[in-house]
Amino acid sequence: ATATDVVSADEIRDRFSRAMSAMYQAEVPQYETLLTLVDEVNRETLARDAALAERLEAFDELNRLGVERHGAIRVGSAEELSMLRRLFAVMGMYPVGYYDLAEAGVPVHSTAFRPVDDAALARNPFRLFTSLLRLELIESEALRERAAAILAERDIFTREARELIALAEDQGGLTDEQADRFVTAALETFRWHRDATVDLDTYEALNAEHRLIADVVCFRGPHINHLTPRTLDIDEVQRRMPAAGMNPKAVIEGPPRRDCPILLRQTSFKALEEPIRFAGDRQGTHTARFGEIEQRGVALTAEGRALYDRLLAASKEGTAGLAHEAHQQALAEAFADFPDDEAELRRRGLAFFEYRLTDAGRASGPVDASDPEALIARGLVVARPITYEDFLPVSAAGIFQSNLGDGGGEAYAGHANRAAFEADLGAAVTDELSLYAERERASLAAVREALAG
Ligand code: OOG
Ligand code: NI
Repeated sequence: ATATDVVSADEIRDRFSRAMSAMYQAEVPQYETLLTLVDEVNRETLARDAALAERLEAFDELNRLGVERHGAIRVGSAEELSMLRRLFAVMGMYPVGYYDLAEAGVPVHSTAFRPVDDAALARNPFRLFTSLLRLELIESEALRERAAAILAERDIFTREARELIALAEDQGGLTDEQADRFVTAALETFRWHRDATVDLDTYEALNAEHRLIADVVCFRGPHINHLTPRTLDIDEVQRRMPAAGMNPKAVIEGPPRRDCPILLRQTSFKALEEPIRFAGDRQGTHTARFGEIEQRGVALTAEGRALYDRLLAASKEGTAGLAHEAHQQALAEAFADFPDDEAELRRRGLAFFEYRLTDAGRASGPVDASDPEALIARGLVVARPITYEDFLPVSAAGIFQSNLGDGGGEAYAGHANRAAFEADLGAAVTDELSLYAERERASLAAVREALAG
């Protein structure tokens, strides 16, 4: 194949995310119901809020809204993780961010595979939150060895997937026909299996150690455990979930509802208990798969994030155990010191923005372009909040926990170990803040250059 007949990585990711969604809808009918509900609320929100609709359109976010989702998987070994890195690279998805969840009582560390450049994000921002089990955190040596031995036996990739990944690397991409075969072959890795690879006793021993360990170790592959559409009004979707037959988790994770949404708010419906056939032909059940929704806001700078983390930590005592409405109320009070005005977020350097010329800006002659706020005031430039494309470890732990049963949550003694994660991944993870900072810097430089004449 030559460079002209390969399809773009963006195109492959788009096909893959649609195929994944179709597979999950077929596997988990409640997910289809959730998509319908989110779509309905998004339409109503856009109809009610013309300014929001206009803004999303102007900022290239309206088109991606309908296809936008993230998923999550969990793997057991360095070999699996590094092969996944190569698989996702075929689709233009790269590891961004390092998340340590051991501190929150979940024995994994994680990254998100996602597109990084503007055009790729605008086309389809599909991301996968990918966790690696930290076997070293299992206390019992016998169980640790048993788990490692079981994992060593499995190959989560089909032969065709492996071949096509290698081919894509050699060729610098895949042709249209190869891309379709790749999507089908890659999808196999994430499929649900009703048959466990172990007997019920082994499952129960691993499950007793931690439910997540059983989930990773006892099956043929890392089944996709949820897919998450993006909503424009998470409070409304949460409110309507019970009537649509879904059992939402008690509270929405992340920041409170605000005029200027920041970071990420998430909620989920509880995992389903599903029948499993164990080796030796014994029946049992396993609980792993759930549905989730998210609402995304502006990415925060290091200063903004530090303020968020501080306020969230301070709110913990006052919000513990509260039901949704009271929880939101208490959270809003705890976040009173977080500016809820775009201009102030910008002036105080708390959030990232992308600067663009207006029509007046394009028509303008040379001006003093040193102060972006002055340019905005004169109508020459607009600032667009840059959407947060990543995840939040405290929220992720809350999502994990609500789907692993409400017990647990005790911190593991092991420390975050980014270096070990990167060694297992076979690559460094990109620092998410540097991506947003670079987008802001480049946009401001372009605006200044155009206006300086
Ligand atoms: C991942 C949980 C984290 C999110 O959106 O923060 C997550 C998992 O349960 O595997 O998906
Ligand atoms: Ni999620």
